[in-house]
Amino acid sequence: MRRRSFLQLAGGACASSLLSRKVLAAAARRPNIVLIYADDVGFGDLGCYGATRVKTPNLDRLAASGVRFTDAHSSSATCTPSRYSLLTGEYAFRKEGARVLPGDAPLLIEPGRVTIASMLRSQGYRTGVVGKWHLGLGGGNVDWNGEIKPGPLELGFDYSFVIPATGDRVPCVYVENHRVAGLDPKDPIRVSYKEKVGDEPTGKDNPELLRMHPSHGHDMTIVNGISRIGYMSGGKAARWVDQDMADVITGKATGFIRQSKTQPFFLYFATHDIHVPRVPHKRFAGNTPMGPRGDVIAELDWCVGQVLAEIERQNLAENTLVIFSSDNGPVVDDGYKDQAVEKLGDHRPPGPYRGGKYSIFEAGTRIPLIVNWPRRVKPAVSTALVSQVDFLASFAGLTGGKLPQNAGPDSFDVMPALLGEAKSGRDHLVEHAGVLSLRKGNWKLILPGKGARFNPNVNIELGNDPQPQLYDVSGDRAETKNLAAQHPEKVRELTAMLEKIRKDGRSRP
Ligand code: NG6
Ligand code: CA
Repeated sequence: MRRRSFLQLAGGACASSLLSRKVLAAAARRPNIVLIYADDVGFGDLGCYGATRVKTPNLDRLAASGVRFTDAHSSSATCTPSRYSLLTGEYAFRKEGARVLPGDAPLLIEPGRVTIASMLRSQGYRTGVVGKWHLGLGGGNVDWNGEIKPGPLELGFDYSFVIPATGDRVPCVYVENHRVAGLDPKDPIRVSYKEKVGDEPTGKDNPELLRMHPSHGHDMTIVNGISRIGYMSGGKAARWVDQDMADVITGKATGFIRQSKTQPFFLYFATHDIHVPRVPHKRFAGNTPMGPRGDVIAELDWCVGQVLAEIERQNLAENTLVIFSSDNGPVVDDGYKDQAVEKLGDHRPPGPYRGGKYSIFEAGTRIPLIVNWPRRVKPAVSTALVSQVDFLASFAGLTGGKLPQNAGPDSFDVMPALLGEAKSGRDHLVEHAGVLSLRKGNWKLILPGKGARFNPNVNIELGNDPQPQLYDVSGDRAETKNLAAQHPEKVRELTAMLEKIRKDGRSRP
């Protein structure tokens, strides 16, 4: 499979030794690619996007010397589907089971499917993933004490050091390549999302043991004084310490850069920040007036600064393409009482947009995107419509890879827009939360949806309505005037277009 896609990707039929020499020579001129993927960071959460109550000097510097996007999107309003699309170039709504996964879910991406990692590896890159995975591991019934596969290594990564799901889900351990890091075999791990395993206290039964209390959900096994989603026992020596997590994964990310510097590399660094539980290291705790949610934004900025500093130390800055983005829009109370609501003040996580994480309104998927590459990119602010689902085809275009016909079915090569060399990106985009919407130019159609309009736990409008909604997102960026009744022909046109995209199983030309 690898050989076949290698030949296809290189687009030729000549002898493989000649080909690999050609590929390696070309790869030598190609940029390193560092994709920093933050969690739950909203359009308005960073200094370079207007935030004032938290300082993000490293991200601001990256934006000031790069391209900062104002109409960039994650493919979905939650994590797993966005990450699925990011790596595969396929809209997550096409993928059965692409919803927020429990920590014991099997691998969602079928090994053999072209991913950014396998494509770049075929092009001579060394590939690594560090941080939040949340795409499942193993083939079902994963044994955390044995070889954990398939996982990132079976999808084209040469190295992996991952948080299996989320910080608030068990198992609370890191998995390095095929094994739980630091596991003592005499203290085996058991995990269940159905019933209690072992005899460790839970948030539900022993709230007096908690240092951070849940506001909704999150009342199962207590790890490090914080109750989680799911039950686990064992693996004590391997358990992460939340306040050290940013240091640990940033150290792995910078280590990967150091070890990879002799060949082009691709690093997918998926931070835990600013997801719940928000537990900053004491260097950051109390540094902003916004409580832990503000402090972990500052911590995230520090992580970015460390990665940039390592690239500079290795003299790689000139030819390294650094991309920063977020997997979905923002949420303030996402299940723990951490004063995020009380201390928000006039900070606006979604910026001027409506909704947030989980929502089909713009703030669900309209997220920060910064692209920087000193050799090629000039400072700019771009209004181009681009999506993370486009990274696969765009990276392929940049590095000379040709995607097989069935790969990245929704991924468009928008590299000229990403580099600030073209003013426009895609002409349409499907957004995905509980329901689907279609952006085309300034129009946005939200299909009728049966789900709840509002989620009181997280205090977010989800955007569902039994009637179609049509907005002009340029004049009415907060999506307040539903124009569906005035423009029934537009509703029909966009509904038909969305239906066709769905039926065709692909949208890439
Ligand atoms: C929700 C969790 C939330 C968060 C989210 C996934 C509850 C009540 N809420 O189900 O805290 O973990 O899933 O976030 O359990 S994501 O960024 O990974 O999509
Ligand atoms: Ca997320």
